[in-house]
Amino acid sequence: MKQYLRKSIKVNGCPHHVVASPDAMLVNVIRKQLGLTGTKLGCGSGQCGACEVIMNGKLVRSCIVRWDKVPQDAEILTIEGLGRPEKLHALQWAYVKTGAIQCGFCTPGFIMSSKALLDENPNPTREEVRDWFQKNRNACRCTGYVQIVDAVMLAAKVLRGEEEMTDFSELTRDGKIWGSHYPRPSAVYKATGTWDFGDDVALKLPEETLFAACVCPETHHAIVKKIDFSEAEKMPGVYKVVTAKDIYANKGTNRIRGQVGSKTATTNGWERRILVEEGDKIRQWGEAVAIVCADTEEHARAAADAVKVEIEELPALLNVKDAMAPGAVKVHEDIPDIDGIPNVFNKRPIKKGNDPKEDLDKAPYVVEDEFYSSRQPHLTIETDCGFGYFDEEGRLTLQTKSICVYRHQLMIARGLGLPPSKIRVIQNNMGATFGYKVGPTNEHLIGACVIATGRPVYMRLDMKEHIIRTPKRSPFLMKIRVGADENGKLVGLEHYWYVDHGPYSESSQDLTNKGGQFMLAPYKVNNIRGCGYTVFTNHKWCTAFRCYGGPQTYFGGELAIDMLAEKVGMDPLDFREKNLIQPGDTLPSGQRPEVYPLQAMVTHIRPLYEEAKKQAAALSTDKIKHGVGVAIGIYNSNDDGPDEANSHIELTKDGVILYNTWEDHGQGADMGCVGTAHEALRPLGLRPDQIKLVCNDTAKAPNSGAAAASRSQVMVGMAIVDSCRKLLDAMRKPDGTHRTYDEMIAEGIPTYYEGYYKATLRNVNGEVQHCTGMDDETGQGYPFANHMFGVFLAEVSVDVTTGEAKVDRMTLACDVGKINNYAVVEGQLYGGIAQGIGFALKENFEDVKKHNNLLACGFPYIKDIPDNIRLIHMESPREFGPFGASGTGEAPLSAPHAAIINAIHNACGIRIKTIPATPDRILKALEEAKK
Ligand code: MCN
Ligand code: FES
Ligand code: FES
Repeated sequence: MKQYLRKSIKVNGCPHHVVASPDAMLVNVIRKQLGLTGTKLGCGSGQCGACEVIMNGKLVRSCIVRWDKVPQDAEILTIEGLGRPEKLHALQWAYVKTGAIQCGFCTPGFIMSSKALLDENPNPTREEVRDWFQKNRNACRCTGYVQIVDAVMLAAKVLRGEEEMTDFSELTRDGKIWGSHYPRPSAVYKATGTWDFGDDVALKLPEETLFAACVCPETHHAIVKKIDFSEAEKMPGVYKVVTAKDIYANKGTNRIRGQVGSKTATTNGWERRILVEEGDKIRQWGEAVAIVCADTEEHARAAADAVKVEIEELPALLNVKDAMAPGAVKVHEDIPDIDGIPNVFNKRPIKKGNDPKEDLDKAPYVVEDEFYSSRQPHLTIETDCGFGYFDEEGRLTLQTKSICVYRHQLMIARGLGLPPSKIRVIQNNMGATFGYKVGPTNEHLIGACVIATGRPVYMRLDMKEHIIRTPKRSPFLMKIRVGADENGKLVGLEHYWYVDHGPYSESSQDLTNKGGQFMLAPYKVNNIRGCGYTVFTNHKWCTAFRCYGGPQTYFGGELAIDMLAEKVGMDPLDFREKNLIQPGDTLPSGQRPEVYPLQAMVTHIRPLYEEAKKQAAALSTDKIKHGVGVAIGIYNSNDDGPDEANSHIELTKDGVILYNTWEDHGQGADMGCVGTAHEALRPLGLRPDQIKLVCNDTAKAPNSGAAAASRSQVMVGMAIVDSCRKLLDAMRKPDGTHRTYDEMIAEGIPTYYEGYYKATLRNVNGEVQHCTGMDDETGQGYPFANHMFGVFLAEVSVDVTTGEAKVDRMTLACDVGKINNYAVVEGQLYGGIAQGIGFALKENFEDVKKHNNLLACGFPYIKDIPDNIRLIHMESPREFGPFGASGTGEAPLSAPHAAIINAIHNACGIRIKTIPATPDRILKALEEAKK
């Protein structure tokens, strides 16, 4: 007999008598029983702070407080008790005003934590704020923390009566919001806990909704001999155990496909099973063989544990070297190898100019080395979640964290046995993805369950499952040979890169291309030869991760450049400056970038660099060595090839409605849409709140493509501008003024307009054309219309006794074109730099048995990130970008890690060629350097 505990508590000032299981966690009592979904459930293990509330005046992580430990008559304050959208608390106001909110999933926890701090210490220093968040484990993956500290300092001033809470309209520039710090529309709701994420909406679904738990045998590679769910299906609450047989019964193929294969790949792209069936193979850890659908999460998980799966283990290939070794087992027996190398399924050569071999052979200075970039985990605080149901038109409707709703519709349709028109994909408000949702992670699984049960179905992964089962950044093994002449000018580049893509090919073609497109892209290198190989392994399937392919490539390239500078005997920044691409020079693909801002950026960085070097020399001691490093990154702002986007607009009595699928990870699609349309519609004098968004629903909005490749501000932005222009043309009267909505209706003029844009550039002859992609034999062509540029300066200290490296300051000069919203762009830059610091020093997902929680994966907390981050905006206007804008999302993660690793070398003379540069790796390198 299960027993329950009744307690009287006060929540947000109101008395409640709550009956709950003694072992229920307070977060679940608050969210599920009291319905206060402003408090979020992230890691569920005390590592992220998303669930923080104040109990009896003390900050607690409600996911680790059991109900039987909650004191009788406890007074609990949740985010809902602090303020409301129409009456914000000073902290909520300050978080909105400073741009401290991106996806907003961590925000309620941070705000409650800030409240507890200011209650205790009304006048903290920035460092005290940082210490507090570190101590209380407040984790944010989006913001890089700087604006959060700004928010607390500002709120503290308000609470001390030193500052007024002003209206956000004062942040406009005389009514203009383009180019301002105006807050994103969703921020107020995120700050008040009223912004429903997937797990919040799930609690409000119909009663008959089932919870789906996957059965994933713990193996990297094995044959499934038998799946026995006879006991599981008899367990309490179980409605159905779904297997591949149910998918076949619906005439599904049980396969889903990512990127349409290229003619150079030996796979057609259909490797991915929805559910692995008996007789087939599990090819990575976390692959599902069955899904239990039950009335509650507890019942579903208990029954999933009871499913017996008999497997025959196979050798696991966990890196490219093992996978390519002669005689290695095949991950897919039916997919031919390339060039006789086991498990290689695609190759992407690059041939620019002449073969550099001879020049490199006789060059006085040559660096030839190998570099390995790690399997970076995305580590979003919100775990993967989503639900499905049949809508009023009988469409299988999937509400998930999709960042490409149309693509997902197509990717899963055949596998599930439905035409795409019978699938509707809607993006839930989401707590960030950083790209992991470019492929379906749960859409196909939830879809299979909804079809098999006919009921609404919800699936949420806990943090361990989330980390283990979602895809990761592809590690690159890079072999680079680069040389310079006696004057320090680059003479040529040879490079080979091997891309570990796990067992699925999806998205791997564009990723592999990046190695060729961006290796030494900031520099003039006329002669290049090389090839990228994409390799199947049994490690995690890989996918987009912010700037995908870029950080890997710049890790190798920017280290090689530093090493070459050293050989030539030049300062690393001087050497870079000497070799920068200058107007007229081409990128590795042979195309010209649309602007050439690097020289000006280096000039800006120069005095800061010189100053930093002096400081490093002055600060270094025998124990703590200080160093300075630089790196340069360029990355694209549209999808590789002929990219296009749609966005529609409708004039209404109250303003306008935009229809598009600019998915919002948390980067600020809402602000992107509103800022762009507001500027394009300036003649109408609309207030921002008169621009409504109907976005990210395949049944309601046209296809704008994925929110990936930092493409949306440019691509969707241009489509928005096109739709606005068409609307304004229709509204314009002969005297130049504009018709009202009523006048348009009275005159029978349409009020709905379709905007469209196709990526456009100037070719090497200066002619306007669309992007073409690259030639399969040479890697030459016009893949990208717009680019982003970053010059990174890292100041690092290394404790040579412990091997601990710390980033003391980062500086980024960045050119993202004209800026739509400064608060958003700065947030993107801080957040990307923070992920670069994690990539350089801490983050990893090599060992699934170890790297399966935030701490073990090396999540960067606030004290890992310096408060001192300087951003320098260089805004070269783009000819083909809305009001001169390029993209921004991925620029800050292109090369910060390389600058940090170069700074470690500058500090203590060691080159870390495999990241992360953990203390043990640094100590080992120091030891070796002594030999
Ligand atoms: N922006 C601007 N001015 C510019 C360029 C961009 O104000 N000149 C703004 C845009 O309005 C938008 C944001 O910056 O709000 C990013 O725009 P853009 O670079 O076009 O990128 P996307 O909207 O296509 O977003 C995707 C990009 C990618 S590819 C990943 S991955 C990523 C990222 O953005 N994932 C993120 N940033 C993220 N930020 C958060 N918080 N969470 C993620 O998952
Ligand atoms: Fe409670 Fe992460 S600390 S959800
Ligand atoms: Fe902090 Fe997204 S805003 S995790």
